Amino acid sequence: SASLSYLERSKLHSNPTAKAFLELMERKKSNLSVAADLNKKAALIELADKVGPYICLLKTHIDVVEDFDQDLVDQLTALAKKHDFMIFEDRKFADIGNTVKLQYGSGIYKIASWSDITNAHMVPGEGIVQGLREVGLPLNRAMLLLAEMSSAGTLAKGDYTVKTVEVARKYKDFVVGFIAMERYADKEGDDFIYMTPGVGLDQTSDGMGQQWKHPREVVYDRGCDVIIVGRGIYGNGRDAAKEAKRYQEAGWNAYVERISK
Ligand code: UP6
Repeated sequence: SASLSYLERSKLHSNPTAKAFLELMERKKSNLSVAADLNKKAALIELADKVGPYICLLKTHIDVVEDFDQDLVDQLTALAKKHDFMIFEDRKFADIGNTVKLQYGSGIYKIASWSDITNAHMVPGEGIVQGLREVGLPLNRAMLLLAEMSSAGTLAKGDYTVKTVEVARKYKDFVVGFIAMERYADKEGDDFIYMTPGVGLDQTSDGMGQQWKHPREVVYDRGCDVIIVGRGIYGNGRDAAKEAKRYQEAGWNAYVERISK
């Protein structure tokens, strides 16, 4: 499916969130997700509004926001409507099924009530997917599994990655893709969405394990679908709207080049 357009893939997809997401990417000509890792509500809203026109997906870490309240969620979902993007709470669930069910649906954040997509580690085994699916499926949500990570020394590799993909195939109605560093070989009927963090145009590492790759390497060479960019867009006092446009173009050009190969 690396050679098919997002639009063609959206027509074939059975999960409603994945379908809408692929359609949105094509409509907006964006495969850029901004990792909005800011710890003040006002700053997060301002960033989402600035980069909104250029992104397909806003990735949040809602638990880093010091002044979180329901109004933040209302404003983010309003911005998602205004600018036509989806929301991905990068919660990286990692507990047993029963616990993640509670963490996903309740608590202060009630993630399932507003986040189109979330994700989880496979460390606990497939019960984690069963738990999240029980909450998310009736709400038409979708999730990604972390099959690999961008950071130096990650243990998510080899057999762990292979087993993660097997679980994803088993729960295809809810698991629509991966956090991954490359696209894996498709089996009959696969159409996973590959989202890749660790993307930057100007720097290659942050001195704390993060490793940044060029969007073209991620989308063209490695066949991934969505580039996730945080500090490359707003770090070091950068002009977020300007940088978002730059990354949108880099990501989209690499995709166009890929499907016309
Ligand atoms: N992220 C990674 N690597 C992973 C998984 N997730 O960096 O393997 C997330 C981080 C952060 C974002 O939690 O929110 O992607 C990357 O931000 P950056 O571009 O500022 O490094």
